[in-house]
Amino acid sequence: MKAGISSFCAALALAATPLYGCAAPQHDLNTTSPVDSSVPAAGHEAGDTSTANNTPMGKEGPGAGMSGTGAGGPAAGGPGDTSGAKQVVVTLDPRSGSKMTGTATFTTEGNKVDLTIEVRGAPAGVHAVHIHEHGDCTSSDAESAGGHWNPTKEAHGKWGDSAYHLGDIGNLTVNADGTGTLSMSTDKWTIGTGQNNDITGHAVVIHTKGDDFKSQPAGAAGTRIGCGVIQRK
Ligand SMILES: [Cu+2]
Repeated sequence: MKAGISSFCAALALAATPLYGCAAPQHDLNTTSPVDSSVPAAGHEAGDTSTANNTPMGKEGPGAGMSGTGAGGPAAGGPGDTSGAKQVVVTLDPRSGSKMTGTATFTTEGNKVDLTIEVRGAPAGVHAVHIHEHGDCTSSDAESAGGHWNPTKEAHGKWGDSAYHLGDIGNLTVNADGTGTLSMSTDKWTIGTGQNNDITGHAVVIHTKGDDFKSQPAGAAGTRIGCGVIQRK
């Protein structure tokens, strides 16, 4: 850009144009680039409407365009950043010969995690729901998910009682049409933090029976009819 202006002025000098037309812009060349962008205008005002001088001036066009690119840079980095909220949608798949399907959606809300479970095609009645230790639903009976997720090493129980596992979600009631929902919110879980209470890497399990909240270590809830791994996409 500067070389272009120099050759532009040199061309003016060679063309025996009055030198003051170039003197001022040449001083400007040693200063900042915003002043630089005014140079072509100054050159233009010098009255050179003739011939080859238009060519170097044309080269200034891309220079002006670059300042536009600079303004675009920060804008590109600004949007697209989320508020920090995290969500994991777990797909629940049928196990042990059941026909149930569904989702378990975990979402951070402030310092809490909200959970909503929705199932379809499940047997009517009460079904225990737990977070189990292993994020592995590969076996046909979901036994691959292991026992209850219990990072605090407590006895099994009812959520909110004196002792319970962090995976002791509770019971889900399924209607006659096979649908059911369960919602809860807690500050005892985190998502993707890598901390002791991080729910990711474990599995949501639905059982054929309800949880009695007493029997150890898992509430006598029977076989596992649904399973989904809690993993961030
Ligand atoms: Cu369970």
